Amino acid sequence: MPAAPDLPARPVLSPEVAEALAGGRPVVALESTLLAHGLPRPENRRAADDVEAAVRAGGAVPATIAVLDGVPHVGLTADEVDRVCADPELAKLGVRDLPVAVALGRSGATTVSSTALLAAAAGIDVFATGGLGGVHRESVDTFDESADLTALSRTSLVVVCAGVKSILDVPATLERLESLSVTVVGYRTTSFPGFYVADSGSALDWSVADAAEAARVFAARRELAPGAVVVANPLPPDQQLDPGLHDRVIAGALAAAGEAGVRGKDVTPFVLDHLHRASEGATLAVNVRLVLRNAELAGQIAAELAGLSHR
Ligand code: PSU
Ligand code: MN
Repeated sequence: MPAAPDLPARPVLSPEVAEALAGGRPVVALESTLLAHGLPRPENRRAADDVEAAVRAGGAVPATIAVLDGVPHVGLTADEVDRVCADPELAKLGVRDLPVAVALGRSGATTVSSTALLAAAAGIDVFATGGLGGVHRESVDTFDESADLTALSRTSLVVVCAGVKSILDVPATLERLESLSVTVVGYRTTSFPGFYVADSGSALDWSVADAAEAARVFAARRELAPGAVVVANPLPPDQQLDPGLHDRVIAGALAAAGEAGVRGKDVTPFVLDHLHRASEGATLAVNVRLVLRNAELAGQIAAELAGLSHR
């Protein structure tokens, strides 16, 4: 049988990321969908640099992930980040979309699900994002549940996030994370964070006191079963979105999405964009802030993990 054509489905590592991984030094994966589809242009470009800087401040090398011309890249050059942030037509790629982009030579931003897959394939143990996707409100009618959840059930890495996006059905999402056996720990809290707000109103069973504990939980999980450890890192209450404004603008954004008939993978970007405009930039500022905090904590956890495996 002839050999299958050699498609570059394996991720290509930037020199800095490749060197760090080869030397056992800490690396943190970053997704590109939140840049391309979650934040408006041109603010997304500055956020991309600031998030990478936050990972470095935490003690790790950043590896922003995207697919460019059919090649999955782990660690982007400044020009490549420009491409991700500038192109309004860039595709949004979940796990199921990756093979199409690779085979047809397309470009796209990676979501939590596909970033986690590519990061783990590259040997990266820690990933920072804003908020996970999850079960949408009214999912009983729409069946809209993010592929992030099933991806995390089978991908071994730490995901640092501020909970799940508060446009979702948070209790239902936590139930699905339980069914899927995804480990969830709060960072210094047993209240599940609410993305823009510190507390979603749902409780967690477990919390970790510091980055070292988070690293130890992941080390144990990796030995026991494949799958992710979600480290839920809340904003401090004095940095959260005003909860009254939060509830008002979310109700408006979900209603607008319903009226516009938005479906599928367009729902989350539509709602986030509506929120940024309806709150006159308040949700944007808070979204960037929580991503930066998650990136720094992820850097610290990656540094602790690298220390554990050197013992
Ligand atoms: N976190 C943010 N902004 C975002 C996202 C996460 O602060 O835009 C993205 C992630 O890429 C996540 C996606 O995987 O939203 C979820 O999209 P969906 O609901 O269509 O699965
Ligand atoms: Mn969806």
